[in-house]
Amino acid sequence: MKFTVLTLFPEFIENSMHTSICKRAIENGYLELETCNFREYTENKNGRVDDYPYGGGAGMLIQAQPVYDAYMAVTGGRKVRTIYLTPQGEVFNQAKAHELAEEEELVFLCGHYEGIDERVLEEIVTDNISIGDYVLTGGEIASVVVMDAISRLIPGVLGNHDSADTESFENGLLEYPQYTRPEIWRDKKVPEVLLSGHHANIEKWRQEQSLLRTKERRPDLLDGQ
Ligand code: 9D3
Repeated sequence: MKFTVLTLFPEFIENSMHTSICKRAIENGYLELETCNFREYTENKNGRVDDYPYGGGAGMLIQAQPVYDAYMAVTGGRKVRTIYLTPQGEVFNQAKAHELAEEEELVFLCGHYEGIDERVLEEIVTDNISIGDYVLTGGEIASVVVMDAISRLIPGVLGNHDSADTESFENGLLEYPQYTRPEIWRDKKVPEVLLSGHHANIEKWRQEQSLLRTKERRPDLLDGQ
C-alpha cells in the first residue's frame, strides 16, 4: 500500500507514521509513505495558500490552485482514490478500513483553516471521511487515524502474534478483560476460571464478559445483531 498525503504539516504525518507498527511496516516495505506540502506549489509570491471566502464569512479558505498542482505532481494525472478528511464526510469505521485496504494506493488531502475551495474538491476527491462528531483543528490527525486503521489490515504489517487479535475484535463485540502476572495485585485476584486450565470454560467466560461489557458500555453495537 502506498499512502500519499497532501498537507501543510508534512512533518506531523511523517513523525506519526514513523512510530511503532507503521514504522516497522514502512521499513519492511509493506507500506510506502509520501508527503507533499502543497504550499510548495503556490503561485503566490508570499507563499500564501489561503484567501477570503467569496460571499463573506469568518476565516480563510485554501485556494484550489496549490492543491490541484500538488495533486497533479504526485499522481501525474493517474486515477487514484483520493480521500478528503472533513467534518462533512461519512464517519469512518472498520468496514471502510477494510474497503480502503483493498486499494494499492491512496491519496489523503488534509484541510486547515475553514476548508478548501469546492472546485478542486470536485475535481480530485473520491471519498469524504470524518473520524467522528467533534471538531479538530485540521485533517492531519484524522488522516493518521485512517492510515493506521488501514495499515494493520495489510498482509504482513502485523506480526502473526498480533493478527489473531484482528479476528476477535471484529466479531462486533468489545473485548473481554485481560490479566497478566502477578496473580494477586493490591488484594485483587485474577478471576479463578483463567487459572483453571479448562479451555472451554475460559472461552465461555470470555464470551460472557464480552457481551456484558458491550451491553454496559456500547449497547449501540448490539443493535445490528
Ligand atoms: C465553522 C464550521 N466548522 C465545521 C465544524 C469549520 C471547520 C472546523 C474544523 C472545518 C474544518 C475543521 C477541521 N477539521 C477537520 O479537518 C477534520 C475533522 C474534524 O474536525 N472532526 C472529525 N473528523 C474530521 S476529518 C477532518
